[in-house]
Amino acid sequence: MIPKVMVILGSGSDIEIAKKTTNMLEKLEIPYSLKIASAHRTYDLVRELVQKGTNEGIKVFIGIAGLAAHLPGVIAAYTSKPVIGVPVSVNLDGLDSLYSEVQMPYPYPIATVGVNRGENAAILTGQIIALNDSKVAENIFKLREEYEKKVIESNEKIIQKIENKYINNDFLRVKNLKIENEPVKEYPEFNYDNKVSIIASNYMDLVVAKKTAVVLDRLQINHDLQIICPIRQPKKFRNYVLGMKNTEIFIGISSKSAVVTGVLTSLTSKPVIGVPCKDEFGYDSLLSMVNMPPGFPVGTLGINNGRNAGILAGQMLSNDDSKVQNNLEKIRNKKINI
Ligand code: C2R
Repeated sequence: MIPKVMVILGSGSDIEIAKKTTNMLEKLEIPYSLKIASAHRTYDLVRELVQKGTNEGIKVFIGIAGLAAHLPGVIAAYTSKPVIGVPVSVNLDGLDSLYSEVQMPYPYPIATVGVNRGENAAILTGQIIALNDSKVAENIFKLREEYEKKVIESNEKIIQKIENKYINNDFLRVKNLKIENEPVKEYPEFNYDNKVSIIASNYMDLVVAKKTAVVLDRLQINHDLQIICPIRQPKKFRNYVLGMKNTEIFIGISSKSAVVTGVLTSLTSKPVIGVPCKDEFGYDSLLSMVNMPPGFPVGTLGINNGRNAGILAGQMLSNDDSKVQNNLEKIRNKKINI
């Protein structure tokens, strides 16, 4: 079995978080290799593993580290494959490692998942691999059904057992609830053929979203850019996402509460990339974007770093597209300037 994924831990002390990743990769039936190497303590070992891994066909790298978590950044320096970062909580509730991983400069994105969310790194990896692997796509689909079933069952196992005086849980009882699947409405202004869909949740975020679009353009990837707010226009948002059947990657761009990426993950099993934007603070959208519950990852990038979203989408698609791969190399070598 040739590994498709390389998981690197900064230290043996990260093993409990790494087990969440490896257990999920096992479940999704994705072959992987697991190494311990530190960018601080064994820089050349990281370089060697990443360069050789890339040459031997690794499609996704996962870096797991706590404290000043520079490991995923050094991985990104030596490969143009997608790099996923898992911040580990050692001190400061993991915020130190989260910021170290997420705030990468252009054009070196780290798709960062929530603190200690090893399983989400594996699921995001699965979603990337699934773009060219129908068996993994099927396993992702089954996994999402499991998470859904768990919610429905909780109503029976937990909520139904509460015997308060004023509660009436037989009202719209969830056990046999048939979810009505509203048909998807088509809108004439949407182009349904694009590979990447960028959704900004309001006009303020458009400056950042346009940077993503420029990078995708230079990478020669067909894309679509819409401003749709999942709170103010929930029906349009749902129709858009469900209608985009040919879209391989969704990019959500948002300030304040990152409802846009949260709802995206529930409507699609394709990879979701998030760019938090700063209007007042920036930390609010970053934390609300990255800290997704198990099962529903958002590969989060640095605040206002729209260009890195274009690069990351290109990296995810490049496993199957040599033209995009060449354009990515040109950007890294500054033969294309954006
Ligand atoms: P030790 O328990 O070995 O002292 O490590 C590790 O990932 C771990 O969470 C403590 C923490 O230091 C982190 N570490 C890094 C790097 N190397 C080790 N962040 C790195 O290269 O970024």
